[in-house]
Amino acid sequence: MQRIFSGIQPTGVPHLGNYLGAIRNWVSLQDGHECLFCLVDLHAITVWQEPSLLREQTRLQAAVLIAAGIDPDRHILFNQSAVSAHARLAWIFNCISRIGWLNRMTQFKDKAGRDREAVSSGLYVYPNLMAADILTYHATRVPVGDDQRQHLELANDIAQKFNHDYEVAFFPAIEALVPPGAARVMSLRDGTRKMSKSDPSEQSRITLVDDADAVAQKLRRAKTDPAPLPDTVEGLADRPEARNLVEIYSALAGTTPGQVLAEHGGSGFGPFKEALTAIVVAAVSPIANETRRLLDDTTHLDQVLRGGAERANAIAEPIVAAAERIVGFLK
Ligand code: AQP
Repeated sequence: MQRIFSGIQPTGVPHLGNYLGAIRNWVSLQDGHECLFCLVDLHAITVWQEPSLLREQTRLQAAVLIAAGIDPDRHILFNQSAVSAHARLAWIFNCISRIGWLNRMTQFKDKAGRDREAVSSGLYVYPNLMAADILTYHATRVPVGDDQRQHLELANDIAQKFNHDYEVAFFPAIEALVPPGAARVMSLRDGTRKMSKSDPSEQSRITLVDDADAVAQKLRRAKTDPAPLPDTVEGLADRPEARNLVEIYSALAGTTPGQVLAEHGGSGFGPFKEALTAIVVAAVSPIANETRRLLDDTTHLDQVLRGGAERANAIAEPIVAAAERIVGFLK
């Protein structure tokens, strides 16, 4: 059975982008794969996190994943910092990866913004840690949103260079599993930026704990343009906000953007947003309700994560110890 590694940062409340780009796909991959679901708190602190909030968000993230259908008994759900192998392998990869490779990472450029000198060095080497997350388990498949493709290519480059430098066939090749349709959900305030937990505007995203009123209000206020919806997908060119709403609709309805426009083309955004609200609420409400219920018992959530970390560690430890021996560390 192939092993899958999936990670999500406990940096805020997960949103519809995380759901359509990642979580929903993770849920269906549980059949037929051995899965590790990791709350990547080491990645989270590459930008400042208030410590008590980080703990709270880690539990929240665990609750959302379970509420969305991740099964922590059949698979492994844990937080990254509880398995020290990630950090040990990441250090080795910091020494394998090249500065020139990291300089090409577009996510760093986006997140660092103009003041690159002032961001943490952790943010810069983030892709090396991501490679370590996956390869710590010799995972071969990684389900991610379209935004993470470049990081996975880098992880493969690191694995190959390690194998080449030390003349071993130790790390396997990794395959990105990018879900078709709405792989990249965009901000409700700006159709050219991805929906993101850390966007300062709450109105830019629908979270997986929003109630029906919040969903309706955010979609009503979602940025659009004055023209009605086009009849065909070609008409969405240069209309990023309209495209985003149509793609969210089609991803949740299990249809194509073309089919959505066959039904709603010519309509104004008012009625379309109402139809979209119904479809989003149907997907989000059950997750939001179950998340609230799970958060009532944080002792249980902490136990689930501790149990997951023990099982993750049992897989990771021999692999990373072997990598350390290959490098020449005296064990
Ligand atoms: N807008 C998105 N559309 C599709 N997929 C997305 N993902 C994130 N945003 C979108 C996918 O969700 C998974 C977990 O992401 P993450 O939390 O580890 O990091 P991120 O990509 O940096 O997500 P955010 O929301 O933008 O978080 P912040 O604001 O904290 O940086 C990944 O598989 C990602 O592809």
